[in-house]
Amino acid sequence: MFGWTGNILRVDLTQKTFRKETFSEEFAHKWVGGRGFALKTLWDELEPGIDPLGPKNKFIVALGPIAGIPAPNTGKTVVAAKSPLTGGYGDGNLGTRVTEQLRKAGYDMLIVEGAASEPTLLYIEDDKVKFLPAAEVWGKGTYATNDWIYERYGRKAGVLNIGQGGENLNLYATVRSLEGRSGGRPGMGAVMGSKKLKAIVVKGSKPIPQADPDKMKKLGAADLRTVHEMDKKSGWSIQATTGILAWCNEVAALPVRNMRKTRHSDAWKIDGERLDDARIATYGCPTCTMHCGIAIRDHEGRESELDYENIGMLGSNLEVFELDQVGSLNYLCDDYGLDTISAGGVLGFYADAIDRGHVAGDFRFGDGERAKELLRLAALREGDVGNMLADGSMRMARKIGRGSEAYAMHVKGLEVSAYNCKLCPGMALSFGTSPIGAHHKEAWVITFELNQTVRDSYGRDKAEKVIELQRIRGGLFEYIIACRFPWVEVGWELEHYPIYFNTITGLHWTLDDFWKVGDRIYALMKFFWLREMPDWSRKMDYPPMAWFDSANADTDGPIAGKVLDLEKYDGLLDHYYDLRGWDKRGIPTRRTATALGLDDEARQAEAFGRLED
Ligand code: PTT
Ligand code: SF4
Repeated sequence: MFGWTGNILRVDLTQKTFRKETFSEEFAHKWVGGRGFALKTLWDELEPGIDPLGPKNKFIVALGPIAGIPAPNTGKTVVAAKSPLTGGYGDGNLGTRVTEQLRKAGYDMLIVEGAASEPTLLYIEDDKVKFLPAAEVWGKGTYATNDWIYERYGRKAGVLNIGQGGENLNLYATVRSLEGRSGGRPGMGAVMGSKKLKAIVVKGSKPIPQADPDKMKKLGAADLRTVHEMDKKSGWSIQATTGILAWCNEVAALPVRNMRKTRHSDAWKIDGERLDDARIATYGCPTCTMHCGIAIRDHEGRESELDYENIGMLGSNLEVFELDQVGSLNYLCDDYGLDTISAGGVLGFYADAIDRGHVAGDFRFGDGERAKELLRLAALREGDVGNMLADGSMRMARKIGRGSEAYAMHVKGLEVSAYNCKLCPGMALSFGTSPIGAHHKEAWVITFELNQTVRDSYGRDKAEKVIELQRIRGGLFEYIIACRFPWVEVGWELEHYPIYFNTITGLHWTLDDFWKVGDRIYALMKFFWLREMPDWSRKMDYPPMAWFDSANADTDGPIAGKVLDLEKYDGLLDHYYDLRGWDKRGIPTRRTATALGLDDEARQAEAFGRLED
């Protein structure tokens, strides 16, 4: 088998044991890698209903066949587990040297089981595995932990680590790597923390098995140069993702004031142009020639690397329009290892609840200084407020009550990313049907919707586009594993990916072969939900109710007075389910399962809920 190492490293933190396992060609071809490998493993190995923060959950690091090879933007890694935030399958995709190092150590997947009794650093070097004490850095932030690791193992080692957020089981704690990379929004850092796993360090020295390494080397080098040229020509990485803020403000899709408003006259103060002016450094992932991490000096003089989601959720959503303060909030999230999107959503919800008199508190929109303190409380779970904030907005709304669920901006428990969809039905569908909760990564349909369709329409074309993008973004890039930005942002055609895949595996796949893998993964993610939540209903695929609430409509701007229509959204959801071959509850039918090669999984799922023919 070429392209895959064919090996899995299984580590038990309770027993401090490890073993190397192999996987079959059939498994490789059916699930390909990354999200596919992680999901199938969690489906097969987790007992239904387990506590995501208990030792029975498994933390997975999964790579794909093109991960780590020298080709455009292949330095990404999937981290996955049952999510403590949503209760469903959870994952994230971050840039890290672990990608290349783990593949060179001879593995395509690492499965971490059990829980250590003391803070632990898991050290992997080729066939060696060590369980090392990490008490010295337990309680420290990710920057100090990274420095401590680099001093011992060098800067070339692959590193994944957590901050105080993960240690204290904040439910939206992420896994961190490199200077500003962060992934695993649905609490993957908390799963590491629950296992007392402070860090994973990987070094590898073996070649990645490839069918035609010479061809791949030449092809990869040439394509890296071409992508670099395309990026330079388009000027994308000058503002990178942060360029989106001005556009969202213009089209009235910016998160402002817990998404009560869709634009703000001060938005320009934190936009991509201001960020580029304030830039002090640029960072990126390995094997990337279009580095997109813009670092600025924060309010306290520290370096802070920002993306659009960070300025949208910690800036405009909280009405904090001083760039260096937004930088500080972002720095703290990175250091504590908290997801910036959820942190901004949670603080926005808290300020909103106080503003509406539903909870007592001293936090107001625009108060960057207090927001910093609240992030600390949330990361450390300090006091009642810290504990409440650490649980995410779905649980906060349940606790606060008084109708506050109506303005808690989450789907399935995961806070909505920085696109305010009061009048973007297609993007709302994308958030609603995202299988890990409200993440834009699955289908960023908003630019298509606003530029190429009637904005306020609910036609089948929008459901079709959401599925097309889910196949590519939530599918292909998450199991073959590469950063999607060359394709999304500079026009690097998808056709390049089967070429890389075939060159290193020796197979002859076309893009059509890939789409079926993505559909299989999406269907199994739905079975995973059914298994964890037998009372599943289509309402779980609804976006936040605030977007349907006319009392919550923006009062000025291009969409003044308009909100989404629930009945029409239901129609759009029907189109989506129909196109996917799912029933009216949003569960794949038996026939769909058979077509996707999921007969066994369908039989297992039926123990938790009836499947339609
Ligand atoms: C991703 C989510 C995003 S998506 C952003 S900004 W974005 C936020 N970044 C955070 C951060 O930074 N610090 C922090 N403490 N929390 C953060 N939470 C948020 O996390 C990221 C880039 C970006 S920047 C995006 S869109 C693309 N995402 C990709 C993806 O999901 N898959 C893929 N194959 N390629 C992608 N390329 C792009 O990668 P999650 P990263 Mg992240 C400071 O993982 O869980 O999906 O959350 O990975 O290495 O940081 O790169 O405008
Ligand atoms: Fe990483 Fe950005 Fe490069 Fe993608 S474009 S690989 S997120 S630096």
